[in-house]
Amino acid sequence: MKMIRQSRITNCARVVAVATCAMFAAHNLFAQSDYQPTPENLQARHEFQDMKFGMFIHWGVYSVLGDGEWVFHNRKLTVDEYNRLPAFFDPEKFDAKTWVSLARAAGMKYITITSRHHDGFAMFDSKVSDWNIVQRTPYRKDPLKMLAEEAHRQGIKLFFYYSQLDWHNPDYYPRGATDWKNGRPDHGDFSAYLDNYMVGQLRELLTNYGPIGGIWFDGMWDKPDADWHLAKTYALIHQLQPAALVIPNHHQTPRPGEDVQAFERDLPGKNTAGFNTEYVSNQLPLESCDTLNDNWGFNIGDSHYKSPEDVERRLVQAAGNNSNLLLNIGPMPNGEISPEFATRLHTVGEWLSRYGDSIYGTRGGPIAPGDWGVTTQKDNKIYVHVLNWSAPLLALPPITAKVASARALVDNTAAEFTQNANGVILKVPAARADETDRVIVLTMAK
Ligand code: JFZ
Repeated sequence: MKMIRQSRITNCARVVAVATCAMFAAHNLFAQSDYQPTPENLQARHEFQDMKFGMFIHWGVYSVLGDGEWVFHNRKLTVDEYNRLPAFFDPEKFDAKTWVSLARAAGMKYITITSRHHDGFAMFDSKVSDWNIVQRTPYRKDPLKMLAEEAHRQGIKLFFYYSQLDWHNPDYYPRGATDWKNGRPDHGDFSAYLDNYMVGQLRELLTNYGPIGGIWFDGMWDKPDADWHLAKTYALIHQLQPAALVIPNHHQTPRPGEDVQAFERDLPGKNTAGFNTEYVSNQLPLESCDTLNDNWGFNIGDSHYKSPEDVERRLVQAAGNNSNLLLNIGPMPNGEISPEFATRLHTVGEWLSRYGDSIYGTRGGPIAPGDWGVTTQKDNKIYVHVLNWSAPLLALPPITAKVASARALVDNTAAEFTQNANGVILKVPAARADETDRVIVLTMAK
């Protein structure tokens, strides 16, 4: 079964690999080039793929303004002006248990939260600088600590988003593509920023919060040609916690030292949002992130929510493309998650309690995704996810294994099928009114 899947992915990867080889070689210079993932790390990658569905959380002092996490930049505020903001951040309703319980109820197996975003503001207790939640806000507590403890209690893995791009620190110099005149001096020590400030904070995140899932990097695209000291940074992470995964959102071919390939707002290999490379790794776990409304950080004017069915389809598509889905919510500045997010997540979780077998622990199936739907696979089962097909018969391409039985996942009723050299023809049951995804389980003969 594994081999069936790999051949499909390897074929398309091989074509692109030739083209990207040269690029890859150049990047080695800046990455952890002799990187050999440890057995713990390989195990963590495997478990990461099994989890399939995660909760992305964008939460910071920017949430106070209810205008997304880019408000500092979008409103062209000065550093002095933005410095006023932490005084208003007092999330007295924040309750780690509520957040982690919601993730669990949604069927999510991990949480990736902004430890700091592009405003550079540390949402954790950092000794590296006082630009952090404990020292600058009336709240004075470390929510990541509470979240880490609760996640650990409830068996949810916790990952930290960390922005390499910094709109606040003067040593983030020369500044990058997102630069605006915000009052910082026209000089600074980028190496000190990376080696002392960033690495210092990463060291804190990797030592003070117990075992963490990994670090989700973002912002390198602000200065694509800079030396980001990735070799040192990645090595430190793997040295402090060998099982921690390095997940970069740089949208380029993965470099050595990176453990997961990330895709933003698109499925692997697709580039409708213009962010992603077409190269899809056949070695690394894949993760695709998306928003539940149209924003990452809390935006009070954004009521454009995806429906639970949209999310379910998105998750199925991700799984069929051998990828995880990291679905974002932006909690409010008072620490609450708005009911618009929570109710949708509960519905998805309810759906997953019935359909989860066809998602969790699976890998992309042997049949290439099509307009009709996708396949996933686990052990001797292929899950045919019929997302968009109105005819009674569905013709699938040939698969090498012999199909012993076909049954609807939802009620275990038998589905008629024929298999020959031309493929498998399935009689798909009529979709029920409430059915987002008709799943037919094909059990292979041993
Ligand atoms: C980044 C952040 O800027 C954003 O605020 C959010 O955190 C998201 C998850 O990640 O968004 C990006 C990342 C990369 C590009 C554009 C936006 N890019 O490569 O053009």
